[in-house]
Amino acid sequence: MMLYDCSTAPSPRRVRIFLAEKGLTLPTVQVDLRGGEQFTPAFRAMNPGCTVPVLALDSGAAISDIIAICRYIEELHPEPALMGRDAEERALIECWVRRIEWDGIYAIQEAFRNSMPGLEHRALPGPLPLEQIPALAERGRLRARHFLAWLDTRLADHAFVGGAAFTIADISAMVTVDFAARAKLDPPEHLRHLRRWHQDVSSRPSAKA
Ligand SMILES: N[C@@H](CCC(=O)N[C@@H](CS)C(=O)NCC(=O)O)C(=O)O
Repeated sequence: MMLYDCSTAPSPRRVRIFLAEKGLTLPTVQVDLRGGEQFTPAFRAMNPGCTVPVLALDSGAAISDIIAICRYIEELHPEPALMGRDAEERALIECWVRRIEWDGIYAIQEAFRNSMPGLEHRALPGPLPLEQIPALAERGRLRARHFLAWLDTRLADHAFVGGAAFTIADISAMVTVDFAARAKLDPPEHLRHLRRWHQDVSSRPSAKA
């Protein structure tokens, strides 16, 4: 097994934290995204989507989606359970993760990639060179603020995003909040439940992964 990673990118960090929570380390290759290594023929042959993370299996298959990688790891190493312990928990945690991705990560990505110098022709990850659209950056900021306020409400009466236990929903949300800070979208002071939870999850050793 080989994990294709990039230590500065938020997406593979979700997998690294997941592995750290399981107490696992995998052989890892760093992909130089700034240098365009994701577009080389060798990388494209493995993942035509030109993104990391990718988990290359000994069978020759390559899993190129964060949640699919985590699901695979969870099946091989069920403890500690990070994706739910029964059908209801698994379904609900999947709901949270999808919501965090659609309303959080994609909103922040919209804000970040449509405004950052250096990403002028890279407004979305993937093989297509896409131009930045400033109005999408503005829309992304609006959506991201709405998402952070929603997350605060959710955390007002739950220790963790999914409920009483730390799960992949917390990993996804923590990486999202840290990514938001890079896009100058830090959660405002008054979102105190979000700030309490963020301090909590950031103090776990896995957060350094
Ligand atoms: N489909 C992937 C997307 C992951 C993704 O967007 N990765 C970014 C890094 S955070 C990437 O590889 N970007 C390459 C680029 O910007 O060219 C997943 O969710 O697992």
